[in-house]
Amino acid sequence: MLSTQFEIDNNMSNRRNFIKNLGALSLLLGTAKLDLNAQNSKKSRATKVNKPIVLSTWDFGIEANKGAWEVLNNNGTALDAVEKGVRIVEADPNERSVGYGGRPDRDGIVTLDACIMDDKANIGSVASLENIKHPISVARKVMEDTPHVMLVGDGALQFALEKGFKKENLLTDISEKEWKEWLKDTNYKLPINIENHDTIGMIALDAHGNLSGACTTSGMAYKMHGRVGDSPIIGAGLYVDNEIGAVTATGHGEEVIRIAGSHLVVELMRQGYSPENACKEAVNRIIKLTQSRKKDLKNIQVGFIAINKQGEYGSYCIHPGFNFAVYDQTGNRLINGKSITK
Ligand code: SD4
Repeated sequence: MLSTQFEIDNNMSNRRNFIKNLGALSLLLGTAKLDLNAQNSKKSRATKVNKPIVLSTWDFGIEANKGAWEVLNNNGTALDAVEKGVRIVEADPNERSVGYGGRPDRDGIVTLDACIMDDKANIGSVASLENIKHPISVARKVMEDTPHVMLVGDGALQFALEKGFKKENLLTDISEKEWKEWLKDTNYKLPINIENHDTIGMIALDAHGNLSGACTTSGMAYKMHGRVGDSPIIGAGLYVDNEIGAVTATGHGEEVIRIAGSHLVVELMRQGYSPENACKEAVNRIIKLTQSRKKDLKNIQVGFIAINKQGEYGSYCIHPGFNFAVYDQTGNRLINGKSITK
């Protein structure tokens, strides 16, 4: 029987749909297989969890890890460990990018950003906080003693003073001197420089198998007054999901915020990526966006460190030069982060 044009069209479109559906099905099966592989590899790794373990950014992470390890090795919580660890760097005037002794903004004012997150998704954060040496502990108080998750500027200071923190001058002589020289040379222009800031981000898995993280910084040196980076922003500078893993970031905060970096890395680990590959994928996304926005990649550095529920860890950054410290049963050591550019 001769088919009508409608039947022919209909048959063809059915065939096209069938092929399309077949494609969708095989894609679906492929994804399911991928997920299954991820699940299987998760299962096979689950037996030997590497805990406790603590990771932190940059070489000052070695000292910070020692403080955290005292807590972890005594059966303490990851939350207490990360707070104790980063406080060591906050208090050190020789670390010029965190807490006391940190480089000021372009008006000569030291403003601090910090956040903390525990295994139950409790979060606390302060931004643009002045004159308080330990912003991480203020962030923890925000988390524990307020119905809010973030306080900024004067409000954060007022809260800190109410909680008994002491007001101190955080601008050391050397930071003041350098800032004055910078003013002379640059005439108040914002710096474009990848080497003028380092944040301490710390993530830990405790002996109970729980994760927490902390992140604290004086931010980009000579930034605009009031500028806030990624470090106090949950999901950008830090994220913890106690079912999956914990991640923290360092480097150009603007770029980390743009991709909700730490949250992205956690979600990639949820999909089955290893910590290292999850960090690499996030870094590549920053690179792609930098290129599509026609910005110069050479002025941008970002590094992520990540740990999963099994105590496996990894890191990736854009340019060489980033390192991080790891402390577990095999000791405390500094590791160079792998980079996209060589
Ligand atoms: C910021 N991410 O304020 C911080 C600075 C930093 O390594 O981490 N530098 O953007």
